[in-house]
Order: sequence, then C-alpha cells, then structure tokens
Amino acid sequence: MKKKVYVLNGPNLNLLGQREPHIYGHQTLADVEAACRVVADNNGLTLEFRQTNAEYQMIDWLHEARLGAAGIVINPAAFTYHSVPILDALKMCECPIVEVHISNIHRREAEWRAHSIMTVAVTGMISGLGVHGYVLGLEHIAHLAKRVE
Ligand code: CA2
Repeated sequence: MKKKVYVLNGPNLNLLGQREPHIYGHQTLADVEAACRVVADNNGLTLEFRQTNAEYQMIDWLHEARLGAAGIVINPAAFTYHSVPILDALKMCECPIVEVHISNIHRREAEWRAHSIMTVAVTGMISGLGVHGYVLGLEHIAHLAKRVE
C-alpha cells in the first residue's frame, strides 16, 4: 500500500495568488497542489492536500496524520504565532514534519511574524523560498520515506 503524505494549509491560504503577490507570488493553492502531486506521484506516495480556516479542523487532520503518515508538510499561516492546540497536536505526530512559509518570516516588516511557536515540534522549517518550499519539503519527506522502506 502507498504511504500517505499530508500537505496542510492554514487560514487565508485559500486566497493565495489573489492578494499581496509581491510577498506571496502569483501562484494559487491549486497550482501548489498540482506541483505537490507531481512529487508525490513520482515517489509513489498518496497526497492529502488540504486547507482550512478553522483551528479544530487542522487539529483533527493532524490526529488523522498522526496514525501512520509518512510525513507532514504544514504551512500553519497565522496559527503559527499563537495556536497551542496545533502545537500540541504536532507534538503527537511521530512522522517527519516540515514547516513551510512562502515568505521569509525573518525578513518581514512586522517583527512578530518571525517567531513561530511551531518550530519546537517540527523536524525542520523552510521559509522564504516561495511556493517551491512545499515541493522541497515534500521531496525531503519522500527521501526519508525511501530510507525506511
Ligand atoms: O509566508 C507564509 O507562508 C505565511 O505562513 C503566510 C501567512 C502569514 O500569516 C505568515 O506570517 C507567513 C498567511 C498570510 C495571509 O494569507 C494570505 C493568503 C494569500 C495571499 C496573501 C495572504
């Protein structure tokens, strides 16, 4: 059976490509999903690509992923800065987790954007490489999944 990888997106990312293109680029979330699907297909992984504006929904998806996923790529968006329930749910996951931010959160005008509370629970973080960060995160998970086959 194919291993599952989750790519989870937090609030407002459904509007990717429609607002602030100078920061987030012109690609939509559907474009990101298509790019992720190529990586998943090339590596024999089943992709679960999702977006939510609701905290409880993200927590439920992490509980689902906790049980047997090969890995998680997560852009927690604004949850990054305050959601202890999502942090706790990430800590419950034993698989590799890559936190992705499209923008470089350390280079933003608002200083608070640099301080992710999720970093203590993730394997690594990619920030500032645009939507390519999702592809790189997924490739890393595919690389790890091959090693444990
Ligand atoms: O750079 C990222 O990927 C962010 O996680 C995006 C979050 C932001 O709160 C983080 O600081 C960095 C969400 C940005 C707001 O949502 C938008 C969605 C589409 C287009 C513009 C903004």
